Amino acid sequence: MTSPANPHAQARAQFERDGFCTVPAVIPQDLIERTVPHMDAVMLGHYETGVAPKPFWKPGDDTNVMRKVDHPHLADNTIQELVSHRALGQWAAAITGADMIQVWAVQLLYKPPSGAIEGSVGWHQDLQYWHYWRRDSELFTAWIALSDVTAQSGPVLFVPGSHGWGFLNQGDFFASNHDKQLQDFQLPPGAEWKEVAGILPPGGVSFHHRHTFHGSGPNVSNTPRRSFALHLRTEKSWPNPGANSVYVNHLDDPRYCPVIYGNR
Ligand SMILES: O=C(O)CCC(=O)C(=O)O
Repeated sequence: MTSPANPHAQARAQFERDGFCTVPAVIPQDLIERTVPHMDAVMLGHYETGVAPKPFWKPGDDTNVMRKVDHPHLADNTIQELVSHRALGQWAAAITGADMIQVWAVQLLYKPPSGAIEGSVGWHQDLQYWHYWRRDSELFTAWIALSDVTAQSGPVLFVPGSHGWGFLNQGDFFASNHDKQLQDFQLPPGAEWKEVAGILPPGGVSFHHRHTFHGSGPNVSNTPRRSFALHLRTEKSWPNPGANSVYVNHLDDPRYCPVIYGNR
């Protein structure tokens, strides 16, 4: 039986029941504060290590949309320190019961305080973008807040229990009209669509399952919403035979894919 006094057990019970959980500010505040200017530098194209990330967003692009930059940890040592933080590994292992946790992808996510609908992220299940992994792989996401994530700042919205619907392959990260998406979705019989916001302080983290439907609305606050999404795997995960993707080709390279709990 879960003891409410045990925060790891509580988070695990929520993750298993709802397909997501939020945990308190586990990243030290000084690391969060140190990372913010490095996040800005990477968005401006200043790469401390000399290694360029794979920007989706770059200076000159639309400033109303959510800025998403892949592999920012290769470009910057402080971001590398953040995404390798052992507290993340400990929580991820506690939630899944895994012996090993490895980061295999990182995204910098900056949602401007434009209030524009283009800042939204459409409803989706992460697995629909992860075809290079075997379908039964234990994969999930940690989302680290670097700013105060409030109801106004366009928090991630999760649909509790949707991880139990299996893989529906109907979402679209890049869709901004949530209502239109919901009209088109075909949900399994009996499925109930509820939305719960992942409200987090700076340094707080949410974890979500690969099948959990999630998205987010515009940032109508007056400050940017800052975060990093880390895609994680446990020892129960396998690239598809012959898969050739930047996301699975560097699992032996600790700068690309740090092991943050146990041994690979
Ligand atoms: O940051 C957001 O609003 C959505 C992020 C997301 O889709 C993810 O972390 O999987």
